[in-house]
Amino acid sequence: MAERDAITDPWGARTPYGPGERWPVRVDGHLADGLTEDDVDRWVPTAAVLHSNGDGMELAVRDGRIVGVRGRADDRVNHGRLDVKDLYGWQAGNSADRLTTPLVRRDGTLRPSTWDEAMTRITDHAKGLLAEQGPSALGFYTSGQLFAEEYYTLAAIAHGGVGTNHLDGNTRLCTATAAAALKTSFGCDGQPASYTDVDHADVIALFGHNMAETQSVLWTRVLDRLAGPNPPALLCVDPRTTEVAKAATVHLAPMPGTNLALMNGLLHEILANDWVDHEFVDRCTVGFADLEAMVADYPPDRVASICGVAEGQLREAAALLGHAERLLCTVLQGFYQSHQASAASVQVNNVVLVRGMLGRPGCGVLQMNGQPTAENTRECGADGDLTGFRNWANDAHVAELADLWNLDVGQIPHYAPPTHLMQLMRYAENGTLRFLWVSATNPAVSLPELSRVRAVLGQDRLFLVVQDAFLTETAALADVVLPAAIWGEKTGTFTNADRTVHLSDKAVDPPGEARADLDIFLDFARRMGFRDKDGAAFPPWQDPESAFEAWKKASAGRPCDYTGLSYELLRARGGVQWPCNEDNPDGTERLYTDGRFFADPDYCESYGRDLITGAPAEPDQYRAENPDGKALIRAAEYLPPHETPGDDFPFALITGRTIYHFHTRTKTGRAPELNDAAPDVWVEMSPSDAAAAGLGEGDLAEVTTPRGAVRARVRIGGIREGVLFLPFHYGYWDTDSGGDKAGRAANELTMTDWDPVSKQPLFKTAAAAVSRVPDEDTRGDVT
Ligand SMILES: Nc1nc2c(c(=O)[nH]1)N[C@H]1C(S)=C(S)[C@@H](COP(=O)(O)OP(=O)(O)OC[C@H]3O[C@@H](n4cnc5c(=O)[nH]c(N)nc54)[C@H](O)[C@@H]3O)O[C@H]1N2
Ligand SMILES: Nc1nc2c(c(=O)[nH]1)N[C@H]1C(S)=C(S)[C@@H](COP(=O)(O)OP(=O)(O)OC[C@H]3O[C@@H](n4cnc5c(=O)[nH]c(N)nc54)[C@H](O)[C@@H]3O)O[C@H]1N2
Ligand SMILES: [Mo]
Repeated sequence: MAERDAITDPWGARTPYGPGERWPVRVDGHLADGLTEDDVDRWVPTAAVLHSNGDGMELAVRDGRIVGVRGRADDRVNHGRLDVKDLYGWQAGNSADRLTTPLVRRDGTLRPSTWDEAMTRITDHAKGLLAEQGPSALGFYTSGQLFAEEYYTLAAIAHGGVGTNHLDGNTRLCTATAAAALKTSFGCDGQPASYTDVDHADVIALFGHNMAETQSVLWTRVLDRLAGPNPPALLCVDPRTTEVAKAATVHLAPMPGTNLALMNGLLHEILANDWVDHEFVDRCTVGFADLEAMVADYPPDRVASICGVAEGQLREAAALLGHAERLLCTVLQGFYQSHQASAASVQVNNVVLVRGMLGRPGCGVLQMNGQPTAENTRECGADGDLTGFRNWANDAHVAELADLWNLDVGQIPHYAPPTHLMQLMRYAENGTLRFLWVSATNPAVSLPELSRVRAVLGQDRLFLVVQDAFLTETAALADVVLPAAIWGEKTGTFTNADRTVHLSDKAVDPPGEARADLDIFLDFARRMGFRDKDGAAFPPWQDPESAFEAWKKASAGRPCDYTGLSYELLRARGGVQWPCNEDNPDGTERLYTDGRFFADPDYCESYGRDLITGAPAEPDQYRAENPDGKALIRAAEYLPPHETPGDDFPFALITGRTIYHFHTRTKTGRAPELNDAAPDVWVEMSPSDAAAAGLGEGDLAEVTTPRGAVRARVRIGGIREGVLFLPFHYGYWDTDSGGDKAGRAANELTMTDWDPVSKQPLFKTAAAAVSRVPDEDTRGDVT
């Protein structure tokens, strides 16, 4: 195991390799100061939870505490490497300010309570509202950071026990568009490609994906290919000159919010030059003619002017895609958090489809996940969709689930599409939603337009339960706070972006009275007295392994089939890719190798939605268009963003991440190395924009939009002129002072608006102004 200063050297040393070769092993690790591997009592297997990469790792335990980590050399995902956040972030679990008892609000103040008092408050409220208003008064907002067992349990409780349609995950902010794009093109969620495709690809195209900072271990895999013989060419589409852009063969820096026009332009060139695999298109897809007709309107000169990119560069990018023999595409938030998110992401699938780049080594698309366990939120149905990628609009699928749960089919709500989070917030605002249970997410920092979010969550008439490990900005607004055990303190499974399932074993006890989320959900179900048709307690499972066994049954025969997995097998083998079943006992590296899809009308997860309006398609419509269950090529016209720069707000504001922090920093802000690497918010702007505003490096600037203001130090960097970038990590909880720092959360500035198909909010579109804060005005200083 090699230690390095991962703050200054986040990607570590190169281990070059050539196409088709095995990526060499490099084992990274870090132990608390002064300790060596000899001091470690035991190593407990798990995988990384501060991004979606799913890097296999082990926790070092000494005297009942976690004291370090190291990568697993034998894990298929990372071959031993670890991300900088994983090397240091585990320290947060040992932090002195963990929640150790439940808190209940008494006389306006959160005060410690017993579990019994806290749970009784919750169940009294829930029962009262059920009697008074029915199930739709209750909602659940969960995460992409729990375990599959926990999501499956929550989905069963919300849909089967309470009978509410109001269940969503923060995956809505994250990978709802990934799911929507996959459903649209392939009839079902599930990533076609595998990380091993990096080993074979000759062109890798990253669309709105800063892999260097957000999946840094996968990026080292790319860097190692780049350092080896016959390296792949890279295409980067990002308005900023990220590390990915610097390594790229072609970097397109489009104006934010113009992705769909850009994609239509690239497809225009691919079709005009006939870089099309007609045999594949004819055999495996429907809808090609619509695409042809649509992209005819997007010639390079028009697209160049919409997107603000050079025509020649656009052609070069198209030629890279067009000449690729093994093309791997990845998509992430630069596409997902925009106004035509699904429509644009679907065009990346279309590139792959028209080029016949599917099901072979080095080919395919990863509509990336962001959070470590987002895939599970979706497959278990904790994003509101039906468990097991079932189709809420297919009565047979609902009946199947009712059978599985031994419930009356009428008890599972399916009268309308599942309620998405932004709608849940609207119901809470209007007062029809009166009970909201938030687990493992911090909406008071991560949702758009925070002044509104605080007002909605802070209402007296809304009973708010928050289940977290820390007293977050959101927990501070709650009526009841439940202290949760976190990763390392509980057992469960989770699945990364390339469908690799890992088991995470409990390594240490949680602090104080903190409990595993699974135990809390099951305790709620028992206290509510949920029963199945035969009067047995529902859900019938009681611990992680029995929950996993139940989830396996729910997944049987579905695309995300887990039936071939067990805790024992996962302990022995490390990561395994689903589907894993009798037919695929070793798991499945890539989907659709036989040109067959999960898109059959009777099997598909979704009948699709109109890409412009989001209206769900009727079953008959889908059946008529796609009777044989082929892949679907769906075209869409470009529409301008809803808020564009103008006289008062001349900049396009985008937001995103730095390598050193994870989200709202509840963990990374409590790891000294990571906190010190990026202790406070900054605004990135181009040299010419900074000069024009009279701003120099490190000056204090105020960024404003119609919704609010943020103060941030200027970082002059490689970013498109006319664009500002803010990291969204900084809420008002401050690491160093432990106190309040208002006015620095990027989401003070973002707007309440979402993609019509995936309902994912637009974190990467807003019009903003920037000005210098006079030296004498130090209010809200953020040094
Ligand atoms: N270090 C770190 N890693 C993480 C996380 C983290 O918080 N920190 N979070 C994890 C999670 S949950 C997620 S979802 C992923 C997100 O991973 P990414 O999507 O890679 O991260 P972001 O920084 O949100 O956005 C990516 C890029 O989109 C660009 N962009 C902005 N607007 C546009 C646009 O209109 N068009 C295009 N083409 N690009 C645009 C931004 O400049 C940015 O570089 O990261 C995961 N990994
Ligand atoms: N402006 C802007 N906003 C964004 C984004 C952006 O790019 N720009 N990105 C969006 C995206 S992609 C995402 S994913 C979201 C993330 O937004 P959030 O989900 O709000 O961010 P986190 O800080 O990860 O919050 C997770 C919470 O769960 C807690 N937690 C961790 N493990 C456990 C556990 O095992 N059990 C329980 N009960 N709690 C646990 C943590 O302490 C933390 O408080 O932000 C979104 N918001
Ligand atoms: Mo995310």
